[in-house]
Amino acid sequence: MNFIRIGVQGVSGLALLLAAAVSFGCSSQPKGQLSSAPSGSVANLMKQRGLSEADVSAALQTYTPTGKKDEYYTFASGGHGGNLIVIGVPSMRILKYVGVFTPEPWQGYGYGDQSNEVLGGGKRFGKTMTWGDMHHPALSETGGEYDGKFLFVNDKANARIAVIDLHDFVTKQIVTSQLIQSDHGATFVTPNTEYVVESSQYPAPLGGSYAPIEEYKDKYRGAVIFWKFDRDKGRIDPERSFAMELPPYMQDLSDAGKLASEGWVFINSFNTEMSYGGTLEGNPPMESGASQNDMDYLHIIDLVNAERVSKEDGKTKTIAGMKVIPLGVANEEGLLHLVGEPKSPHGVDITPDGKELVVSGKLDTHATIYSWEKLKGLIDSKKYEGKDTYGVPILPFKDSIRGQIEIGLGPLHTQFDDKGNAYTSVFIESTVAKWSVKDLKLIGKQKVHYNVGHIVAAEGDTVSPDGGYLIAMNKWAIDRFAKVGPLLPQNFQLIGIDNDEMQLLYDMPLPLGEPHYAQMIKADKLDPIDIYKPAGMDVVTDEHSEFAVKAKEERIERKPDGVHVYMTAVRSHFTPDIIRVKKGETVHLHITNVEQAHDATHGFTIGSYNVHSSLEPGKHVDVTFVADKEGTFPFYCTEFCSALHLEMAGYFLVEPG
Ligand code: CUK
Ligand code: CUA
Repeated sequence: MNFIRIGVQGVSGLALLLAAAVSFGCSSQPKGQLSSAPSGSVANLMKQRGLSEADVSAALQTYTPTGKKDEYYTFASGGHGGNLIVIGVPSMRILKYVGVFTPEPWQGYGYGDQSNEVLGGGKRFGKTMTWGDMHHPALSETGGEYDGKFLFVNDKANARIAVIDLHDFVTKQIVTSQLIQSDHGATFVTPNTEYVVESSQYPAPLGGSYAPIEEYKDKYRGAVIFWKFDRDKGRIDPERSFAMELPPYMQDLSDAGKLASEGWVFINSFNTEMSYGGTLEGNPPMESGASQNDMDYLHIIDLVNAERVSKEDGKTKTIAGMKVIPLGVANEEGLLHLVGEPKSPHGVDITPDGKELVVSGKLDTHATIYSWEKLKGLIDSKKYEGKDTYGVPILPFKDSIRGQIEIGLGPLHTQFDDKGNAYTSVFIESTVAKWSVKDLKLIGKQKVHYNVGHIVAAEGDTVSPDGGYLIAMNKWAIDRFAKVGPLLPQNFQLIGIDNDEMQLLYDMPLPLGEPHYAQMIKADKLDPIDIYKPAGMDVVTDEHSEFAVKAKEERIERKPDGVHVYMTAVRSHFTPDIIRVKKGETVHLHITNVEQAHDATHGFTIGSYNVHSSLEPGKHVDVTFVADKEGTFPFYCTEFCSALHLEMAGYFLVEPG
């Protein structure tokens, strides 16, 4: 199945080869001098670098020679960096950072009209957010399989959702709703990407108004938003999106049902105690207040019927521009059910066949396996053990599970392979536990370094996981890398999971924010473009720009709204190369890279004006700004594009007004 990895036999074969090399006299080589025999070289290198056989086996499974490409792409959230990180597997080479929630200068993202409009889509209370707390990327799916077309991701801090088009790896859209004030159960897609799920984490009055915290139980609420994805347009359609009000528990991770459970959505929660802190006011802190009950609630949502109800007259309210199904209506229509889940649950992960749900409790040592058939039976027969404060029916826990498996201290997230095994990250213990889904038996554990959060296996949350590779996304690195001061990178550890015993293959520091989740997709499912064709493409609308500039049609025009500069970039000059304006004039730059050669990217900057663009071949950008400082400002190309790159420059002259 995989030509790069070598199995157990491969390793012992290698050992024999190396042993033979050593006995052929390599050891008699003077220290530091390599034999000309290749086998001898390896043995000597091992000796010099103090590498074990396991190390060499790991190296051979990850080393990717120049020009060879990776088998998988991993799309990792960039955490506080607010950008998406694209990593090749098994090499663990970083291939790209994609600007998403944060301005990203290399791509000119957030420094021009097009990308500013994208970031502007995520304005909260009129303010553009310039950072994000990215958690969960979700690749678009067809029939429960990643299809390699789009990627969605959330910003927990500002309740934003972004759409990235994988045909060019560019963020096309950011949406947000002031209905909720944070999110965490996002983003998760339905098996055919009809909806992108976003659920709130910290309850607040819906719509974002003020209410005294003492009125928490009455006025504070959670909500889940179902953002409708329009695949033809490649954009979320807010008009066709809707939400459902939820009790003020802290909703956590979610997952969309698939196959057997398609059409249903599952959301964990903690703090069903509805504790809200106030330590200086004599209340318990949230961390203990929220951990009193033995059980929290898993939310089970009937999305198919919720969608129907959302379209019926009088069944919804509009809050902050979002159509919302109130809790009362959800109860009347039987759209929402709860079932107990052990203490402070975190991850909920549906098995590849869609028949079971794995829930792990942070303060529990077990993973709990719910049977969808049993849950559905209880829902259909209305077998409740009671209702919560808000009238939401609660299904009996004991009748809804198939069993539990003892995993270890602090189980969090679960992924699957192609052989019926599950892998669960164990945070406190710093291990990845492998277990059999069929007989709920622990198979083995792999130590990781340290405090693993999410794990991601190759296509490990789809209807047909690949096996092969798993990455442990460790929160702490401690002693793994050369010291870099008190703020340490995260440690991604690549683990081989093809054999019975897991094998640690590679440590990769990830020094830009705290990635939470990632998804790993077979590389051949993606087919990104090399250049924008024809030249003059607006990469946010994906249409030819009305301001596109052709060679020989460069010009400067004065219009009532300011000075329009129609400019082309080509190795190795900008045309025009002198721009004269008067102080106070508004400047509209329209720049097209007219090149159609692979990788012929130019950059454009005007010093002291905070203007920067990336001009990939065929790309068009517009930049609007006021020439509010008089002076002489060189502009130049910021990508080393040719031997005469330094000469690709000009002057922006601002005469006193
Ligand atoms: S969370 Cu970070 S380790 Cu946001 Cu998915 Cu679990
Ligand atoms: Cu164009 Cu450097």
